[in-house]
Amino acid sequence: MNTHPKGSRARILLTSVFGPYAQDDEFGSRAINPMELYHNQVTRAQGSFSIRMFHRSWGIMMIQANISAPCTVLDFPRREDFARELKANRYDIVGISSIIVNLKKVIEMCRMVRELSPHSVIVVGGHVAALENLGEMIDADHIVRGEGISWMRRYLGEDEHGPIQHPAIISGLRTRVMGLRLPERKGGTAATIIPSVGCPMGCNFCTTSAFFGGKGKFINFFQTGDELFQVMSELEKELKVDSFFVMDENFLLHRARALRLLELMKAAGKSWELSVFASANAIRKYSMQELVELGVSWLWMGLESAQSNYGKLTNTDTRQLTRELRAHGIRVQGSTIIGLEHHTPDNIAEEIEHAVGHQTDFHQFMLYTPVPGTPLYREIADQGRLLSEIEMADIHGQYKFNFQHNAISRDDSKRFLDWAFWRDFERNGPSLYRMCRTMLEGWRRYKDYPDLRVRERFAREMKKVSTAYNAALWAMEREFRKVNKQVSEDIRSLRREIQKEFPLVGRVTAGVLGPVLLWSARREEKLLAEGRTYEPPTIVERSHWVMAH
Ligand code: B12
Ligand code: SF4
Repeated sequence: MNTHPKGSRARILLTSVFGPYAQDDEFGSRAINPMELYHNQVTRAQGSFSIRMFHRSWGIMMIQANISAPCTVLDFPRREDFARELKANRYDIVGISSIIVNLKKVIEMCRMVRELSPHSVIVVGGHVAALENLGEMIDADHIVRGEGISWMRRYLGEDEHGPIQHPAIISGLRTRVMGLRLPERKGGTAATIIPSVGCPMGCNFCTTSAFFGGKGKFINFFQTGDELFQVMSELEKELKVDSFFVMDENFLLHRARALRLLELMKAAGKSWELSVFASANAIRKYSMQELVELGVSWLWMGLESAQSNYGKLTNTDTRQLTRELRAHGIRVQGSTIIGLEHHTPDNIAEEIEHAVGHQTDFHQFMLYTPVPGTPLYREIADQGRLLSEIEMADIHGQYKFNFQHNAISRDDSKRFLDWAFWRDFERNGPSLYRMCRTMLEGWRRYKDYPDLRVRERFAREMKKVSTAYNAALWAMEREFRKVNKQVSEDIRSLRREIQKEFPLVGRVTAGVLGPVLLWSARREEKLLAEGRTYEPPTIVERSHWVMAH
C-alpha cells in the first residue's frame, strides 16, 4: 500500500453509518435493530423496564486518538449531516466504519462521497470488511480488514508501532429507564476502556474472534497490568470515574495482566468497579475473592447451551457458577444461542427453560447465525445451507435464520427467540430488580470485608439500591403484578429487606420517588405501544484541527 501523498497533513473524516436506525427503510435500517445495546439484544422484551442507552463508535474514536493528522469524527450522522460535513470541509480521506448489517448505508455513503467530494480517498473499515467480495459491492479505494489504528498510521506514514493513546470515552449516553432520562453528571457513567481486540478461543460462530485473526490470535493495545493501570488512572482523573466498562472480548483470559492490575489497584487504594466480558473457562481461573478484589461487578458470560461442546464451557456447571458469582455481588449477564445444530422443536423449550433457570441478572438471546468471515459461515456455505435471498440488513441475530436449519424452520426461529426473551422476563422479572438483589447480597457479604476498597465499592452500590433503585422497585412491584404475581411478591420482599437495612432513606425515597416512577413507567408503556423509538444524537469531534481555506 502507498502512503497518502499528504501524509500527516491529510485531512480526515471518520464517520459511522448514517441514521435514523430504529425504523424500516430502504438503506437497511430495521425497527427491530436499534442502535442500542440492551434494548436491541438483552432487555428488549422488558417494556418500560428495558435499559435504554447508546454507545459511541469506539473504533473510529480510537483511530482518531492515535493519529496526528487533522481529523473529524462524525458519529451517528443523518444523511444530510454527512453531506453537509463533506461539503463544508475539504477532506482528503473519508473513512467509513460499519458492520455487515449496514452494508447498504456504506454503498450510499461511498456514492455520496464520489458526488460531493470527488477528490477524497475512501477507506472502509470495521466488521463490514469481513465480506470477502466487498470490493465489488462498494465504490471504495481501500478496504481495511482487521485492526485499523496501525493501518491508518501506516497510510499516513506515521509510526504504526507507537504506543496507543486511549481516548476518554464515556461508556453510555442518554440512558433511560422506566420512562425517565438519567442525569448525565460527570463521573456518573463508567468510562470505556479497550485493552485488546479479538479473542483466541475462536468459537466457530464468533465474528470478533475471526476478524482479528481467529483461534489463538488477538491484538493487545495494552500488554501489561502496568500499562492498563496507567490508562485507567488517567481516565479516572479526566472523567472523574471509578467505574470502567472493559471492552475486551475475554478480559479475564489474560490472567497475568489482570492480577498485576489488581496488585497495583491494591497498592494505590483504588476502589474501582469493572464490567467485563469473560468466558466460563477464564472465570474459573480466579477465586471469587480475586474477582471481587479486582472490582469485577458485572460479567458477561456465554452460556450457549448445556449440550454444546465449546471449549470455553468444558467442565463448567454454568448454573452453579452463576449462583456463586451472584452470591458474591457480581451481576451476571448470560448469553444463550437459539438454534444450535442440536436444537429441535421438541427440545428447544427445555433448552430455553435451562437458560432462564440460570436466573442471571441480564440475558442475551441470539440466533445461531453464520456471519461472513467466520468458520461457521464457511462450513454452512460448503454444505449448501445458506439462504441466498436474505438481505444483509436482516442478518443480525434478532430476526430469523439466514440458513437452512436441520430441524427448525425460519419462522419458528423467530418465535423461539421471542419466547426466550419473554420467558426470561416473565419468570425472573425486570433486570433492574435482579441487579438490586445481587447488589444487596454482595453488600451483605462484603460490608465488613478487611479491604477498604471492596467495602467502599459495595457501599457505593448500596447507596443507589437504597435510594433511586428502591423507588424503582416500589413501582415495579405494582406494575409487575399483571405479569407474574409471584415475582411481584419477591420484589416486595426485596424492598422489605432493603428497608430493614436502610429504614429511613429507603422509606422516604420509595414514598416520594416511587409514585413518580410508576407514572412515568406507565406513560412510557403507552408511548412504546404507539411505536416510540429512540435515536442517538449526532456528535462531531475534531482533533489537530485547522479550518480549510
Ligand atoms: C459497541 C458495539 C455495538 C453498539 C454500537 C456502537 C456503534 N456506535 O456502532 C451497539 C450495542 C448499539 C451494537 C449493536 C449491534 N451490533 Co455491535 N458491537 C459492539 C461491540 C461490542 C464493540 C465494538 C467496539 O467498539 N469494539 C472495539 C473497537 C476498537 O473495535 P472495532 O469497532 O472493531 O474497530 C477496530 C477495527 O474494526 C477497525 N475499524 C473500525 N472502523 C473502522 C473504520 C476505518 C476507516 C478503518 C480504517 C478501520 C476501522 O479499527 C478499529 C481499531 O482496531 C462489538 C464486539 C467487539 N468486541 O468488537 C459488537 C459487534 C461490532 N456488533 C455486531 C452486531 C452484529 C451488532 C448488531 C447487529 C447486533 C444485534 N442484533 O444486536 C447491532 C446493530 C445495530 C445497528 N443498527 O447497527 C457484530 C458485528 C458482526 C459483523 N461481522 O458485522 C459485533 C462484532 C459483535 C459480534 N461478535 O457479533 N453494537
Ligand atoms: S469465547 Fe466468546 S469472544 Fe471468545 S471466541 Fe468464543 S464467543 Fe468469541
